[in-house]
Order: sequence, then structure tokens, then C-alpha cells
Amino acid sequence: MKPVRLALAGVGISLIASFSDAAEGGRISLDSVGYLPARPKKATLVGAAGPFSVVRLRDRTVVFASTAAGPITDRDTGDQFLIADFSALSEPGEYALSADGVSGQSRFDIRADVYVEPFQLVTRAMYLWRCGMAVEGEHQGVRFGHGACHRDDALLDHVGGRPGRRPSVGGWHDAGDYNKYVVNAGAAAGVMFRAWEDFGDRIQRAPLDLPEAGGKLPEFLAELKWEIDWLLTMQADDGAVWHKVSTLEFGPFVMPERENLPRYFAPWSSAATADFVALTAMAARCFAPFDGRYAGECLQAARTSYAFLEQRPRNHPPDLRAFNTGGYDSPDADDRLWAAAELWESTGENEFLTAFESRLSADFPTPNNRDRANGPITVDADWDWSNLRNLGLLTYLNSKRSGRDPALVDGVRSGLLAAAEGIVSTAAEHPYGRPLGDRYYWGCNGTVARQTLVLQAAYRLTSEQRYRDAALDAIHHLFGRNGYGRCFVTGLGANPPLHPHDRRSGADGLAPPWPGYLVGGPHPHADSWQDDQDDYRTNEVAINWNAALIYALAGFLDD
Ligand code: 9MR
Ligand code: 9MR
Ligand code: ZN
Repeated sequence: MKPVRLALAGVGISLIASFSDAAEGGRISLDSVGYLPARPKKATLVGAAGPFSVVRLRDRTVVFASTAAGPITDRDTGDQFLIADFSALSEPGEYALSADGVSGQSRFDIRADVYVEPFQLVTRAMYLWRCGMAVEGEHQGVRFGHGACHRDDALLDHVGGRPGRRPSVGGWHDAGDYNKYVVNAGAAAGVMFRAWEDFGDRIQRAPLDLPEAGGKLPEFLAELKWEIDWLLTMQADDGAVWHKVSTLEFGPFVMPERENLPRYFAPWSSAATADFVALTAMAARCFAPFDGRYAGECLQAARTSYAFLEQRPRNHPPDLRAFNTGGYDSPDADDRLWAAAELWESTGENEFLTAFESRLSADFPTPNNRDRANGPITVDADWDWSNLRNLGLLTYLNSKRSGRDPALVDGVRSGLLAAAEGIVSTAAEHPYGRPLGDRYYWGCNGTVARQTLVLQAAYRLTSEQRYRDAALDAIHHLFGRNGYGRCFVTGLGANPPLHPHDRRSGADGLAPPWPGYLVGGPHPHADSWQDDQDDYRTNEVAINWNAALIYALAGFLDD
């Protein structure tokens, strides 16, 4: 679908219609889930004249009226937009915004707990992704579920030629497919552990209604344990970590318990091994207060694989020639850095700190150069599974432990603030407040959510609200303030995706898709998203994207 240009008589400017079908009378794009009472509230108007108003639904009273600012021009496309700012409206309630020149109105809520239910929904979606057990859930009156699947995982043929199986049951399916990939487990669970460490108190007060509710672990950690238990099965006897458990070709669109293709361990990789170290080290310290024995097991597993890697300093990509499924193959420097950071944070042992700091200096020599001491160390504003360096940097920066090199700490701090500042201005300049600006690639919606890790870290250092407000921009964008005027999460908000590339949703015979899943998003262009099951490039769902959204929402559970 190409944007349609409208020439509105009397407005005097050429206005651009949306990427969506709602183009005819212009469009209002806003966070269709809602806004926090005290924080900024903006909508993007396309094809509007200027005046807009907000009606309180309870009594149909106009509670706010103003004129949208603009037009502002999208630097890349030349398209023009107006920005309706209704930040001053702070009374909790249910509302609808309408604008002159645009037919229809757009609903939203204002509430301090407006992101609690979305948080529960997208976190429960991780549970619904569980492999190896039957799962079920209800959403908007529809029951979703599948039977116990993949109880035979997995075959050893491709890891050393030994015939037979070794148990690797459990974990989460990766995405719309049912395979299980260690590197993406790192990206997903790593971000969720960070959510736990940053916002655990508040997370703990949001019930998830998981089978483990009421047990000795907080539910959120119980969900993570489902993944970590599986991850532990990916460690070979020598400490190498197999790259994935997968079919040889992607399976058909059937329910998981009916996918009966053989599934194999794939050969080890150093990136997967390092991600395993980082995750099991994080698990060790997050589980320690609740289950010391399990924490001990995780730490021992981390040490074993770390020692294995120390003997093999070079990048070792996985040999995936037998497989035509997801690769998740990228060099291991970021993974090794992350592994050292987490082992240090969990143990306090100097060996790991030294390893982390020398890697940091070697990759980014600035702080060792006396002339440029305290120069910024790059912190990425735009990152995904192939570059998990930020997870290590954030752990290092947040640490309460002593012994860090102050020049490196300063370098990371200034790099972080520079990255966060860049994100803030990118969001401010973007017509739809998109903190990733005009970068569109596979899974970019996940990155938009993931940017909030950097923003929240900057907020923690400075207490400056603009970092949190840019994190809210990310949420607003994903929940409807985008070129489609649609929420990108299944079962949530306005006009959400109905046809994600998700085998369960395609195969269960139910009309609505499985709820709580963030779709990958448009690429290569802003208008390339299609709500089409066949379009796995823009409309798949994946654990690393949902995990990032879990983090984004966890930051705003009580405002
Ligand atoms: O369903 C697969 C999806 O999970 C992957 O992300 C995607 C890219 O690796 O591939 C999908 O599988 C497609 C395959 O690559 C080509 N034939 C059609 C498959 C979709 O049904
Ligand atoms: O998220 C992955 C994206 O960064 C890659 O560009 C893409 C192609 O390699 O693969 C994506 O991951 C898919 C994985 O390979 C298989 N399961 C579904 C994942 C999401 O589409
Ligand atoms: Zn399964």
C-alpha cells in the first residue's frame, strides 16, 4: 500500500494519508492503549486541519480543545503531519480524540496503571510460548491452548555423530516457528532478567496467573526458570553449548504437538556458549534469594562453560550446514564481554572483572589512551540479538561492587548518556515519536522497545524525565502512534494484527490470533508492514521482541 496524497481545500498544504486503509478522511495516530496521567500525551494527525478536541466518554463532555502544531515535515519523505499535544489533560478516565478534517475518533485511557494489563498480557505470552508442556489461556472470551509438544527433544546426530537422544525438553519456542535457539534465548531472557533487576519490586506485584503462582518463586522468575531449565540442557559435557534445537527445515503450519519432524541439537558455537554463561550467571544471582540450590547449579554451569571458552579464545561459528532454519549466527565479542560482566556481578571475583575490563579496553581503547582518558565508550542506541554488548555494559555500570576502573566507568557512563540523548532527539524529531527514527529492518519493533533499556539506565543516572518520556514514546509508537494508526501487539489496543506469522495462530482454527505478541514491524520501508500470515519478514512474532516490550512496560507499572 502506498501513501495517498490528499489536497485539502482551505488548508493550503499537501497532506499525506496513512499507510492504512483508514486514509480516506485523514487519520489520528495515538497510543490506543493509553497514557500516564502526569506524562506527555501526543497524537499525530494526518490530513487534519488543526483544531482538535478530547471528549470524556463517561459524560460525552469536551474536556480539552486546542490546535495541533505544525505542519512538520518528515525529512525523509517530505510528508506533512500535525502534532496534537494534550499533555495538560491529566485526569484519569476514558477518552476519545477527534480532529477537524478527520472522520472518526480515537479512543484512549489515562490511568496510572494503564500499562499493567499490557505487561501481564505480553508476559503471559511468554508462558504461552512454552514448549514441552500443555498451555492454555483466555483472552477476550476466547480460550487458546495446545497440548504437550516436543517431548522427544532432541537427537544427537549432528553433534558428534552419536546416534540417539538426550533430553532437551522445555524452554520457549522461538517465534512463529517452534525451534529453540540459544542466542535468541540470550537476547530474550537477558532482557527479562534486566527487567527483574531494574523493576522487580513492582513486577512482583503484578499477578501473572501462571501454573507456578503461589510457589516459592515469584511468577516472573518461574517463567524465566522454564527457559533456563531448558538452557541448561544445551550444555555439552565439556562445557560447549549447542547452538540450537531445531528441525532441519521449517515445519508446516500445525499446532506444536502435531509437529513430528525430527529435531536435532545443532553444533556448538562460541556465541551461544558465551550467552549461556551470561544467562546462567544472571540466573544464579536472581534466583539466589529464592532457591539457593538452583542458583548454585546455574553458577556452576556458568563457570564450566566460561572455562571452556577461555581455552578457545577465537570466535567459533556454528556449523549449520545441515539446517535451513534460523541462524542467529554472529561474532562472539559482544557475548564474551557480556558473559564476563555477569560472572563478575554474580561472584565478585576479580578474574571476571579483569576479563571484562580488558575486553572493553581492547575493543574500545580510548580510556587507556592517556591523552583521551575518560572518552566515551560506545553504547549502542540500536541493538538486537547479534549485539548483546549493552547487557554487559549496563550490568557493569549498575554494579554496586567495588574495584571497577573509574576511567572505564566514566567512559561507559558518558557513552550511555550520549546514546540516550541521541534517542531522545530522534524520537522528538520523528513524526510518530519513533525513537529508532527511520531505521526499518527485520524485527525493528523489538528494537524500538529494547531502546528503553538505554533510556531507563540514563534516567537512573540523572533522574531526568526526558529519558523516561522517550521510553514512553517507544510504547506509544508500538501501541498505535505510528503510520498505521494500529497497535502492533495481538489482542491489544486499536485494530491490532489479526494474521501474525505464528504457527499456533494459523493452525488452531480460532479467528483471533494468540494474544500478547508484538509483530516484527515494517521493513525495508516505513510502509512495508502487512498484516498477512505469509509475511514472516514483517509480521512474525518472536521472544526477543516480546521480552523487550516486557522490559519497556515493566518500567511504567506505577506512575
Ligand atoms: O516460518 C518461518 C519463519 O519462522 C522464519 O522466520 C522465516 C525466515 O527464516 O522462514 C519461515 O519459513 C518459511 C521458509 O523460510 C520458506 N518457505 C515458507 C516458510 C513459511 O511458511
Ligand atoms: O530476528 C531475526 C532477524 O534479526 C533476522 O534478520 C532474520 C533472518 O535471519 O531472522 C530473525 O529471526 C527469526 C529466526 O531466524 C527464526 N525464527 C523466527 C525469527 C523471527 O523472524
Ligand atoms: Zn514445543
